Amino acid sequence: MNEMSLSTTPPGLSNYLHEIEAALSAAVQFDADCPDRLREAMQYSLLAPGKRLRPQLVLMACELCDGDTQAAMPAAVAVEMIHAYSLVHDDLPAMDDDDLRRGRPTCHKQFDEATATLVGDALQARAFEILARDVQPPECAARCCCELGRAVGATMLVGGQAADLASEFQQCSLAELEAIHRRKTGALFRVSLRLGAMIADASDGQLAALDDYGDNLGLAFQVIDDLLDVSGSEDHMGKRLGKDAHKGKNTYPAILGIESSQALAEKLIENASVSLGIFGDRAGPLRELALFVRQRNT
Ligand code: GRG
Repeated sequence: MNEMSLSTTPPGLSNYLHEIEAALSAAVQFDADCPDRLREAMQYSLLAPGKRLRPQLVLMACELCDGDTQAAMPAAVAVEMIHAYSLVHDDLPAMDDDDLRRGRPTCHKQFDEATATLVGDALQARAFEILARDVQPPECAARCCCELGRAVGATMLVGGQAADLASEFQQCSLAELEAIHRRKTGALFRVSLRLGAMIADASDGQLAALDDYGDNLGLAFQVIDDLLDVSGSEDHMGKRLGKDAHKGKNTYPAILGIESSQALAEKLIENASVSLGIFGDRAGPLRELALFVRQRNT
């Protein structure tokens, strides 16, 4: 596996990437009290080459609602930290049991299982610390913490993961599969947009349009992820493929077939773009990001 073969930068979407990388790097510097091995493993997992889709969604939503993207950077960092923690925990032997992530050995392979568990715990705690401390005014920070907590807790991201694990080797309906992915994958996309918009003091109409975009984008992302598991390249994806069938996972290609899954992904991406109608041409970057998700091979 060649880490350099991972194309992590969405073409044309790189405006914020350098700033995001710098902010992520700063977020995992600690004073002397953080044990070296834990800090090294947190940096290894958070700073590994990823597409940074969720922090870009925060910043794009903020800019679209006329906010200051610098003010939204703590939220951008927080959502990427939650994402990185979920990947580290998902890769553990008790969950998906993977040895490769972002073109590198998974955290528990590079370090050990106890360290990987602690990395996830510490990244999650740090995400809320940064959000609560650095978003202004404090009332907005509290609302952001509440929204993020709900989106990644027992009813959404973690709940979706639990439902996904429980559904292995069980027959799911399309509606049940969609409900799992709206929680497991979609909730973090949706809340990323919401945090950026809330920091920009968006109107209810703007928030509703971004919710709609996020719901369609999140589901499309998962349908495409399922398709890539059967037809993608391990070199490009930087992770093992073909695991869904082996693990008895319910997937869109398994339920709908490949062609209908591709058509569904197209439709969801189109819906995502249409959702942004109230923003007119100013929503170009979010529409471009949706097209990147449709065409992605990483
Ligand atoms: C363990 C609490 C807990 C939750 C796990 C998100 C998740 C729930 C599991 C990750 C496993 C997985 C493959 C989910 C499908 C969608 C997904 C999140 C893919 C990875 O996201 P990308 O492609 O990753 O944005 P990069 O590496 O580019 O950041």
